[in-house]
Parts: sequence; C-alpha cells; structure tokens
Amino acid sequence: MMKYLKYISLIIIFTVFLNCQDNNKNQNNIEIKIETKNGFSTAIITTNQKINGENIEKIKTIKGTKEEVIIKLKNLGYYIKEMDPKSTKKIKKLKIILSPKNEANTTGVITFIEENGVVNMSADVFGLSSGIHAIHIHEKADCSSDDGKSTGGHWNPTFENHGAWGSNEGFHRGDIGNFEVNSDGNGKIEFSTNLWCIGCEDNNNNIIGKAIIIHQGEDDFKSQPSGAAGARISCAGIIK
Ligand SMILES: [Cu+2]
Ligand SMILES: [Zn+2]
Repeated sequence: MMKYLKYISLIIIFTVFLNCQDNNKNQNNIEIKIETKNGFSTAIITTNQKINGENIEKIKTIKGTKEEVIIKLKNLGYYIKEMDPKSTKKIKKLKIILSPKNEANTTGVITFIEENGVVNMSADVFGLSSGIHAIHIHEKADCSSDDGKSTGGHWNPTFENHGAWGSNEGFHRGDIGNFEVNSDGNGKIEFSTNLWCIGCEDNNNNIIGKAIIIHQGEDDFKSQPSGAAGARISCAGIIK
C-alpha cells in the first residue's frame, strides 16, 4: 500500500487569460501546467501573443520542488490564488496503529491522507466480534489506561450534541460512526471530510493530538454524550 502511494502523480492545470495592457492591445493567452511527480514539479508556461495578427507562441519550463516552482512562478508575475503556497495542492499523510484495550484482541492500521482540504481516513481493524462497531475520535492522544478512558470523551471542539455525522441536530467532529464486521472478525472503514485537517492552525479541524477509539458496541447516534457504544476495545493516538 505505502509502496504504491509513492508513485502518486499529480497534474494540475491552470489556465489564465490576461488582457495585455500595452498600447497595441495585443492579447495574451497564458497557460500554466504544473505536473508533480514524487515530490518534484515541472511547470510549463505557454504564452500566446498576437502581434499584428500573427500568433507568436513562447514556452518556458521551470523545474524544482513544488514550493520552488511556485515561488519562481510568483517572481515571474504568475500569481494565482490557487497557487499560493498556503493553499497549494499538498498531500499530508499519517499512519497510526491501533492497540487492544479492555483485554480485547483488537488491532488495526489507520491511514489519514489530506489533499486539497479534505482528509481521507482508511481504517483496517482486526480481531473484532462480528456485527456493528462504533469508531470515534476522542479528545486526547493518551491511550495509556487499560480501559482507553485516558483519551477522554468524544472530540467536540464545536460544543455540539453527539449524533450521526452531518446531522442537523448536531454532531461531534469525532463522530465517525459505525462499521460492520463479518464473521472473519475484520472490518474496513473509509471516511472523508473537509471538517478535519492534519496539523493545521484551526483547532476546530485539527485531528493531531486526538485519538481513534474502536468500541465493543454500536453507536445509537442518540444517547448523550457518546452514543452508548460500550467498552473501548482499541485505541490509537493521532500523533505524527
Ligand atoms: Cu467513542
Ligand atoms: Zn460523539
């Protein structure tokens, strides 16, 4: 899995149409293509200029790390909001390992990938009883206690009621929900949201320093403050 993620290649194309301000009212079409592969970026700037009815095309190539390319483009005057280093396409990845709690045998691997303001979580959980189990983010990355209670309650930075994710009556930022486990005892959960981030400044979104908890039971999405999901059977701190 990790081996293949290394080969993820990103292609971003920005097209900018600018009206030239010079006296001849010549029109410039500028297309900037940025390709990022294995951390290295190539920007190809194609400029089409009409001079006396004749189309003149110029191509310029810039290479380097994504950040270097963005700075060079900015220095050339090609500054576009989406290419601002703060909001540029950037992938953050974090892998954490679940440890059993409450004398259960439940383990697992959880990967978080943040891309374009969306965090995708993929969790593989092993050693569960068949049926429905709850998974939440709890407020502290402290899995030290045998019962998992050292992680505190549900992560709820917006002070809402516990509920199903996206519910109009409110939900915690940690209310991921339930997942199903077959007779083999293994479960898989995929989850995506733009309400999380991996290590950003916004404390309402930042999942770093919190914990993933797997429960013995099912979240009823009603009981306050935690959905009556039963014992905490596996825990992982969300830390870098
Ligand atoms: Cu929980
Ligand atoms: Zn909750």
